[in-house]
Amino acid sequence: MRVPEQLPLSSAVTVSLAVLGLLADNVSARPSPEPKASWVRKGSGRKAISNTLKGKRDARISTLSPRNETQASCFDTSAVAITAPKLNVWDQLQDAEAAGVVAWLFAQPEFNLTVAENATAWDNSVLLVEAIQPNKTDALAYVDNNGTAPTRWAKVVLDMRATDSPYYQDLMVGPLPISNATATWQPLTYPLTKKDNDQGKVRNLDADSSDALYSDWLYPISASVADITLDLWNGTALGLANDTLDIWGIDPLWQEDGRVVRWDTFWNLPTEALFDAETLLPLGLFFKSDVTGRDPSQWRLEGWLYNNIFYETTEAFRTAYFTPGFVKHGANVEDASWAGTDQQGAVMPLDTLAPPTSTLGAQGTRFSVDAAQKYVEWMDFSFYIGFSRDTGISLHDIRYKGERVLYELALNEALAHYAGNDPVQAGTAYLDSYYGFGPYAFELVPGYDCPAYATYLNSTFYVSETVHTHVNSICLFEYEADFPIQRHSTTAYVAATKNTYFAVRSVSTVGNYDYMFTYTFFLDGSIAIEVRASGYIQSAYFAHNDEYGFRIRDNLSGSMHDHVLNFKADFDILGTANSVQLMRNTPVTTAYPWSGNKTRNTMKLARTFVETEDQGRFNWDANALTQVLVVNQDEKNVFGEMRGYRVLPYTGTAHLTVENSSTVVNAARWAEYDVQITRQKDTEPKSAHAYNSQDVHDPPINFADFFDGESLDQEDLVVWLNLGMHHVPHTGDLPNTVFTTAHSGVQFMPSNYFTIDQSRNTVNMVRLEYSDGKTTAVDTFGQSKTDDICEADLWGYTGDVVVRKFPYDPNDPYYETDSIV
Ligand SMILES: *[C@@H]1O[C@H](CO)[C@@H](O)[C@H](O)[C@H]1NC(C)=O
Ligand SMILES: *[C@@H]1O[C@H](CO)[C@@H](O)[C@H](O)[C@H]1NC(C)=O
Ligand SMILES: *[C@@H]1O[C@H](CO)[C@@H](O)[C@H](O)[C@H]1NC(C)=O
Ligand SMILES: *[C@@H]1O[C@H](CO)[C@@H](O)[C@H](O)[C@H]1NC(C)=O
Ligand SMILES: *[C@@H]1O[C@H](CO)[C@@H](O)[C@H](O)[C@H]1NC(C)=O
Ligand SMILES: *[C@@H]1O[C@H](CO)[C@@H](O)[C@H](O)[C@H]1NC(C)=O
Ligand SMILES: *[C@@H]1O[C@H](CO)[C@@H](O)[C@H](O)[C@H]1NC(C)=O
Ligand SMILES: *[C@@H]1O[C@H](CO)[C@@H](O)[C@H](O)[C@H]1NC(C)=O
Ligand SMILES: *[C@@H]1O[C@H](CO)[C@@H](O)[C@H](O)[C@H]1NC(C)=O
Ligand SMILES: *[C@@H]1O[C@H](CO)[C@@H](O)[C@H](O)[C@H]1NC(C)=O
Ligand SMILES: *[C@@H]1O[C@H](CO)[C@@H](O)[C@H](O)[C@H]1NC(C)=O
Ligand SMILES: *[C@@H]1O[C@H](CO)[C@@H](O)[C@H](O)[C@H]1NC(C)=O
Ligand SMILES: [Cu+2]
Repeated sequence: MRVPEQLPLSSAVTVSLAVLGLLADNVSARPSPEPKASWVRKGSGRKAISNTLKGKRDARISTLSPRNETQASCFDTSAVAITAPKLNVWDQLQDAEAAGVVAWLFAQPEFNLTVAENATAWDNSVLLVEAIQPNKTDALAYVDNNGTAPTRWAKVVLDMRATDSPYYQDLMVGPLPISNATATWQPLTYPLTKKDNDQGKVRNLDADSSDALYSDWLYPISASVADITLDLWNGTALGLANDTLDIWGIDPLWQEDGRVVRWDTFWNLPTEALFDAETLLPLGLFFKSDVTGRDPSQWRLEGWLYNNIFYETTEAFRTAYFTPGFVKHGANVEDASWAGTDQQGAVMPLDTLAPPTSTLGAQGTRFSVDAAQKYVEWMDFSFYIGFSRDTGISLHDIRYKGERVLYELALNEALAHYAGNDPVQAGTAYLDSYYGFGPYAFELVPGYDCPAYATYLNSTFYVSETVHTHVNSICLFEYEADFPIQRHSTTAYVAATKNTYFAVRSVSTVGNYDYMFTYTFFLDGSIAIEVRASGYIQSAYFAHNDEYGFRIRDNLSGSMHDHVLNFKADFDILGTANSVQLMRNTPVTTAYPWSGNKTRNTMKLARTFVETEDQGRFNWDANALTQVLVVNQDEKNVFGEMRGYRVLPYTGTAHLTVENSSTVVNAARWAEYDVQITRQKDTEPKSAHAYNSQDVHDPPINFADFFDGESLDQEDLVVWLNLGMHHVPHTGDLPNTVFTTAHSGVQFMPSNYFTIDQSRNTVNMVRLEYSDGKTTAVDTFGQSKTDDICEADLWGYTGDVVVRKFPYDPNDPYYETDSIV
């Protein structure tokens, strides 16, 4: 995308680390509110976020007035304040820590850094300064064994572009807080599988993508066919204010035989001022460029594609174009009737009445938060929240009844792998941590993204010597499901238990898509991860694309793609020594002492363990026959069964359809299976690296290299789980994909972990006794029912009314409820 490398940043949302550096003890300084989506990473094809809204927003009429600040809020949404038992060792850097690191980096002559504000494509700059997660052994020594808090280190990414061979450099800098006397830097190589001689360097294929690529390459090429673009679409893409076309293409770039090759295509710019519909407006003309190296004069235009015909030169394309009989197809043009997301169409019956809404209980929130440490307690659960540029929120030290169940639960990478008849769709496979989930985890909309009464936390990310705060970008709330977690009824009683759950949520808008991540905790001790996608699809030009998508407009194809999102689940079931048991429902033909000499067709359980990493990569079984159980073989319950947690799909999941993808090659081996189990290692903290797309054959982290046959028998294990969807957008994805269909989830549920269901612990249950058409007892377990008129009358439970039909006795109904047992 045509995006300036460094944008002017709104002073309202940033803390200048240079200023803070002078006030190094001011650790409590906080950025002010009013976030704006102003920062964009320089990128290649990804539809990046524009920092300016073209056109007039004010013309739109608001139907809601701003709240009168002096009126009381409807809710006291603040969670109960508590003090975390330990420091959050997974938290982001304090402002002063980051400022110290930045100041120190600028003082090291070997980095030859230029401040971001003044850096060109040929200067070195600082891309990232954030906390390195402590190694697990160090964290556990502190969290479990009263050791000292682990030494803090900063991860630094430098963008080394003052060279013909630009590269990203990952550094480990510290210890923190930084001081001239003790500060050191070293290449951050231990998390990488590509160790060799690279020293934490990853080549940068995008060094010129925001500057020379457009000014010296794409616009001049576009200018050379301006007569054709005007004729086809009445528009040009020249880098001028009156452009009505845009140009961008594949991500990752083709990396073959030592060459770097791009395919780009033309897109119409949206005509409506507000709506972000460009990814719905492909125009069907593609061109290929060899952009190896940093000298645009050495780059080569290698051909054009239109209507599935390839032309090797501009001349050949031009000649064909102006030859009578040349077939021209139509354009995709935005208008609000199909590409805008505002309400349209007939209003549905009664839809103008206010819909039902969930509210807090009468006494307010029922969970506790240490906002400074991002520590949360709800019912018998507790956990810490972390946040990173690459992957947004993460959860740490998740405990239930004081025992750790998961050391870490975190998104590691997300892939959107497209396919198509044209080279741009065929060549697109976004590895979204390149753009980052952290920078795009914007403020949530209360009452829409999360209940209005939710508790909100902020998150911060580093960019260009500043730290931005996304205000209210993480929400925490309890919610009552629309079904009870338990019920049973008989002729004499009915019992039911409220299914109240707790959720942590954030939404990241990475380009055209909005990913919603929800971690949910339930009264039975189970935990779920769910991801949903909305926003604008990236669509394809319709011509010749019918094997790769539905036709969704005259000139538009929904472009088939797989979403695969990799989560790290580092289980610790009653300690770190764990195993994975597979328990399969197996059909059998078998004879029994009691079956005569006949066999019976039936089923039984077959149990095996995943012995080594060689068996550690597999898919969910057909017909859900195999249970995947993370157990501790040395921790049995009173009945001799291994205590553990079962891992299973919650809603559908997906792994990548494409085998041995030509586009991502070795950069997304993590996407190949549903479930992948490795031995936990400090040197394998993440399944992917944000710059894997820059070297797809030899990426900094090749997940397949984690699998080296190690034993998984009572070891510290990590279960890597893929969520995802095989997305073939249809007309219902216009104007936006809806969260109700694009979703995927997995859950972890106790398996013989306790001797009974833990939801029995809640007092928010009822048991009604009744006879002869009257409720005779209502047990609410000490919970007083309010006089709220909306509360159901539990004394009105009657059971079945019976009217005798033979002999017919209409005037003497009586009460009698049957039950089977
Ligand atoms: C979030 O940031 C805003 C603006 O700086 C601040 O007023 C608010 O207290 C912060 N919220 C939390 C939970 O720290
Ligand atoms: C806001 O509400 C207060 C209290 O109800 C009222 O006195 C005041 O006039 C209101 N202000 C505005 C601008 O409506
Ligand atoms: C950028 O360069 C200008 C001109 O040399 C200088 O005045 C300014 O201080 C520089 N910006 C920063 C943040 O150093
Ligand atoms: C330092 O970077 C500048 C560009 O910012 C470059 O011109 C210069 O050659 C670099 N110096 C060294 C020693 O690499
Ligand atoms: C984590 O462990 C690795 C391997 O032992 C070591 O190289 C690295 O410095 C440690 N990282 C931190 C943050 O302590
Ligand atoms: C840690 O310290 C607490 C409080 O002093 C103590 O109760 C606990 O037993 C200690 N734990 C370990 C593992 O030493
Ligand atoms: C650290 O060293 C740098 C470069 O030599 C110097 O500018 C800075 O003042 C020093 N900081 C302290 C606190 O001594
Ligand atoms: C072509 O574009 C120009 C300016 O963008 C506009 O004035 C003109 O009406 C357009 N012509 C057609 C046929 O749409
Ligand atoms: C676009 O702007 C350029 C430069 O101002 C001008 O030469 C050109 O005629 C304009 N094109 C249209 C279609 O208005
Ligand atoms: C599709 O292209 C045709 C020309 O082939 C054009 O007439 C039509 O308006 C376009 N359809 C849409 C919905 O833009
Ligand atoms: C089962 O088969 C054996 C050998 O054919 C026979 O001796 C026995 O009587 C049979 N038992 C029954 C219960 O039919
Ligand atoms: C994957 O592709 C590489 C390179 O083309 C080839 O060597 C390898 O055999 C392929 N592997 C599979 C499993 O298809
Ligand atoms: Cu999709």
